[in-house]
Amino acid sequence: MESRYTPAEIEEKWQKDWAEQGLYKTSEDPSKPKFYALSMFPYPSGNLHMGHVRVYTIVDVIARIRRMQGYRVLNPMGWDAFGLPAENAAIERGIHPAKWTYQNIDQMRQQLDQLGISFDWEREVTTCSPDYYRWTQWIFLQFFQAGLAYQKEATVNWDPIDQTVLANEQVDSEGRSWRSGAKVERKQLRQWFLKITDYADQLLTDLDQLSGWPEKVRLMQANWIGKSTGAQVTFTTKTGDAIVVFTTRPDTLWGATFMVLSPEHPLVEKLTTKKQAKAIKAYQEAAAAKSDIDRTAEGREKTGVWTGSYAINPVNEAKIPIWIADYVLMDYGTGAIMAVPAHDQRDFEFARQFNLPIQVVVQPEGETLDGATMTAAHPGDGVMVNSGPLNGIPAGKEKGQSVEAAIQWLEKHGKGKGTANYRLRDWLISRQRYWGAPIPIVHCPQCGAVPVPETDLPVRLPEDVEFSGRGASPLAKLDSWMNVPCPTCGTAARRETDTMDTFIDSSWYFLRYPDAKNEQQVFDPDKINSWMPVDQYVGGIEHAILHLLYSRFFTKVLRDRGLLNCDEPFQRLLTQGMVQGKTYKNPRTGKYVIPANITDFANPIDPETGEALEVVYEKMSKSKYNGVAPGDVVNKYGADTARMFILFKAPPEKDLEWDEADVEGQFRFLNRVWRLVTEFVDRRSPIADQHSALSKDEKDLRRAIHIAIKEVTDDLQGDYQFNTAVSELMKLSNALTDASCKDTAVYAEGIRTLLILLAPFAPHIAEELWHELGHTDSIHTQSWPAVDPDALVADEITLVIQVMGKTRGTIQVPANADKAALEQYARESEIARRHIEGKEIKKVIVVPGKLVNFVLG
Ligand code: ANZ
Ligand code: ZN
Repeated sequence: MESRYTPAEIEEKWQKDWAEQGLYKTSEDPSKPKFYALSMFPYPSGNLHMGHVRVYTIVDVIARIRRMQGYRVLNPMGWDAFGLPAENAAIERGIHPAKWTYQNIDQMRQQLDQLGISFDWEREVTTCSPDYYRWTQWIFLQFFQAGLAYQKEATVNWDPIDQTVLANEQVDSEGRSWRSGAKVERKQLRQWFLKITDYADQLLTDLDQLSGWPEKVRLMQANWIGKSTGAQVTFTTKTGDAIVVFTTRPDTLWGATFMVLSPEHPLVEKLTTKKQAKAIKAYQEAAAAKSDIDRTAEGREKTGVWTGSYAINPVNEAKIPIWIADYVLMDYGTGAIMAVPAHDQRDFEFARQFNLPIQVVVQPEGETLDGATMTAAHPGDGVMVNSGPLNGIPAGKEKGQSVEAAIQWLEKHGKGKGTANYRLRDWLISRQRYWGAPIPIVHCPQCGAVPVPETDLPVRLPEDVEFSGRGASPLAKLDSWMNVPCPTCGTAARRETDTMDTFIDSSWYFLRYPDAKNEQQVFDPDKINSWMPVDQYVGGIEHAILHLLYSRFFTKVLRDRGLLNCDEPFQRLLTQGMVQGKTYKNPRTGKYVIPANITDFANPIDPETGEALEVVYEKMSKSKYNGVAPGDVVNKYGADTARMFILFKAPPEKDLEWDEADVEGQFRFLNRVWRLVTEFVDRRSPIADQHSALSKDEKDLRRAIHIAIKEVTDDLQGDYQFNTAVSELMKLSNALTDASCKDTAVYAEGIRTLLILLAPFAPHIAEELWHELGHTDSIHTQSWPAVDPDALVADEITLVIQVMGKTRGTIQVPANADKAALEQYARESEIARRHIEGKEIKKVIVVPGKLVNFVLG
């Protein structure tokens, strides 16, 4: 056979063949162990990028190996298809969001198929399709019935570009929208929330179950949930009102010299004296315009206004003034604090600003702090002073017993209680946009918020809407859609016009794949329990909080509704690194240069300024001219090479630098495999199928074969070291090339093994060559090879001979030689004799299995 490796001739052919055979249809054979492999589904932008290619390739290799290892594997794919880009396309180009979205999906599905990914397309889900969002709405109603979906008036994050509200998680640390990048504004609106805070404690403690997740992601979630332990303490006012505060330092109660309420606190109006009313009102208005991030920024000058009222400190009856200040947030703790300026820095700054008293209650060792002279708060350890019953107790959040003692005292005297507080807020899910799942609620003047009956689901999106992108949501302008009779009493009522945050769609899509076509139920309990949890999830680190936390929350709620059995949705999580492209950057101007404008790539020069350019790898992006289109790579080298390169170039969790030379390297490797196999086929003569009395050459080759099996299998077991697995394949291919026993059964075993081990990585070429070997079934249905432990045992090992620590050569010795025998072999070797003859040997160091070193006198 005189053929060249031409990917274009084989890849499409096999993709068609696999689809026709239904090769990747999910097996439901209950006798097999299950393996649920999942990649985060994409937003259908229309174009696959290298980041996608990387994730899907990683998951595909895992799925293919597990199938060969005898698992029934679920490896599905779908589309996170609701969201703003479709609506913006509608506004800009007058194309309906549905049309735009489905076109993009078709395009991306085709691009995915070109990569030879073994998805079971029969389970495809598309979140914008009514037969999917029907169940999104059904799940919302489950939350509603459980009291976990509710409406409230709230100050919300408003994105002025996208014209919608955002959840807290969707605003970054600089107060910008995760999607549009716009500086978020504050608005007072009545919105729908999901009560994720009810699950705060479980979401935190169950992180312990997730040993298969990156530590970093678990930590990010724990920080986001943000549990603080401390106490709630009740202060009273002259008016007889109770002000409850949350404090992590109840031990410092005796040092509380004033109180601060959030400007939005409900008691502010009542506590404000006539004299202070104007100043308080003005301050409240100013605070309302500021974001939480601005309000709590460190080091910012403290502002505030006294209400004119006092409270009584419950531990010592001291009369302390009540202020309002914007650094106290309404939606954390109770929205009110006791201020302990001696030990809290914000309170300290506030006290200095307004000349309020500072009382030290924790005295650090070897120092005597004085409230009048201290220059900063002392938040650290020490001994309790000026604190009545707590005096003398070691203090401090970490080491002291003071907090515990204070809580005991409060509980005993009925003035407070130990409690935990969370940073996590309820999830704001209303969006004032069209392209999302309508919230299935009807507002009735008689009955209030009434759920749409299950039999009326889905509440379909109307098609004839106008997209302007301004003002109210398009749904709120469509009277014919909005006006309906109340499902309960028949009174004229209005549909809810908000749609759901698209993160809701992705919080349960993995629960639909096990039973994707079910029209009667969200999913069959047997099917869901036979597949969940996901065994391996792969996706971007950008979802470390949002999507992963929401999905965990949904899973727990649905479990509590009796719909499924597992506590956690994703057993193992791999967050893949970025794919970076080569950029040519002017270090002075920071500008990127288009590669086509560079003449000498060895010494790249900025054509505009004549300055030398820097070569750096950065995340692929149009603006940096460093993107590589997956389609171009596939056309030039084939999908198998693209896959091999991606897997070989970097461990999956690390960033990957796209490098054409290394892509070529993988292409050459596949060419070598091609030649190796085609030459073997051409030469093939009948081979005796037995391993007894193997020659040394055959034994060595057989050992190389089984080392490869062992190493590749191990590399793919836990941490998915694809890069080293590919190296092992290369080693085996080299061993086959170098072998002189090419007409033996062992060589045939080597060729067969190389192809089977290669199949998950480069599925097309492996299939083609497998058929060249004369097989008529698919290589992808073969069993993963087992290691023959006998084959691994080496007859001989290579022993290094050193003299005075310097390597002089190597010799072959029996593998089972003991220390004394090794020394003997070394002494008698030509190499050693040349260097030691006639000299005094002071010492011989023997490292079994490795080396013998002669130390001369
Ligand atoms: C008195 C005190 C003394 C405090 C001291 C700290 C140190 P974390 O750890 O983040 O939970 N606080 C409580 N509610 C607040 C709100 N709504 N806005 C702003 N600050 C608030 O912080 C809890 C501490 O932050 C609480 O403990 C309270 O100040 C303040 F030496 O109470 B502390
Ligand atoms: Zn009604």
